[in-house]
Amino acid sequence: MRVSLIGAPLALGQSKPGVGLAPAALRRAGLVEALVQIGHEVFDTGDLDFPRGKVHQAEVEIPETDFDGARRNLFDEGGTTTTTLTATVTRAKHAREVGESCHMISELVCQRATAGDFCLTLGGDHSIALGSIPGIISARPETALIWVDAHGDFNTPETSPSGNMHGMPLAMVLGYAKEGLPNFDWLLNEKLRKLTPDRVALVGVRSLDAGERRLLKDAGVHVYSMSDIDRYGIGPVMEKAMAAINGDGRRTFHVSFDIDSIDPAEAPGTGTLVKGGLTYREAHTILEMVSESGLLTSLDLAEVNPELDLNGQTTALGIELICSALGKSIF
Ligand SMILES: [Mn+2]
Repeated sequence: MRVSLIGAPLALGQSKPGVGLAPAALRRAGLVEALVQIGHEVFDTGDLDFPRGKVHQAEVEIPETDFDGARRNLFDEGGTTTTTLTATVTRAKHAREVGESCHMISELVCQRATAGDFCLTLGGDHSIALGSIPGIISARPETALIWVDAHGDFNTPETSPSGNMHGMPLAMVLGYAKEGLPNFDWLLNEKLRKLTPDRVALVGVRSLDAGERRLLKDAGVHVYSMSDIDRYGIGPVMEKAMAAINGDGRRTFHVSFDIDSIDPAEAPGTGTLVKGGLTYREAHTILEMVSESGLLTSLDLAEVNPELDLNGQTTALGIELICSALGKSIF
């Protein structure tokens, strides 16, 4: 299959330097060669040239009086949620730059998916999914989403304790965000309505902020935490997750994989380490199982930070995981 490799060196969704270097590090460590070796044709579109951050416009404050509009306001389909939030801080750092960057990702992913390619988007921090997912849904509206992460990424500018946008993308692609974030008008995409919480599975989660926990519960996303994986094993959990969001197999899968889902012992090179994560084999099993379904047509790899890595261990792991997603198996 032809794989479009989309470099998305976006780092403004969080605050630690280095995460924008991941696409280059993955290429340097042999990503393209590894994909060719397992039989794929690779079309490397290079790295997108994103706008740089400007200090004076880093934070977008939203008046708290607008707060009622926060729930699924992008495309309210009749008020299925009843969440009441009590956040006091409403902000999204670097929203202008993240919005413009994700628009660029979205257009390119849509174009490459329409051309029939497997879309491999390399972050950057996890706010890149605010581009890759709208892009893939535009091209392939019947997509179900598997989000592999230590965190929920289900904050909104209203609930976020930090204001870092890499903690918001899953909530935002599902429409849980306030209107009026600058440079996010394009996200009001009719086709994105198709992505509803019932076709989203969150796997590997073990750290949730209070506001996002409530919102996630009310939203009805299928959540498979680390405790579920401990109890039932990764195989049964993934079977259940895939059946829950795509039971009749009529949808394709997009996987948005945050490297921080994996235990810090295996993946030390990332900005928000949380202990008690996926083992090396569990991480591979997730991607092998989705790959074996024959329905995986796009993948994000986010939050690899070469500057925080130990001897390139996390970058190398990223390449191995991508290869598992693209069909490499032990036997
Ligand atoms: Mn994440």
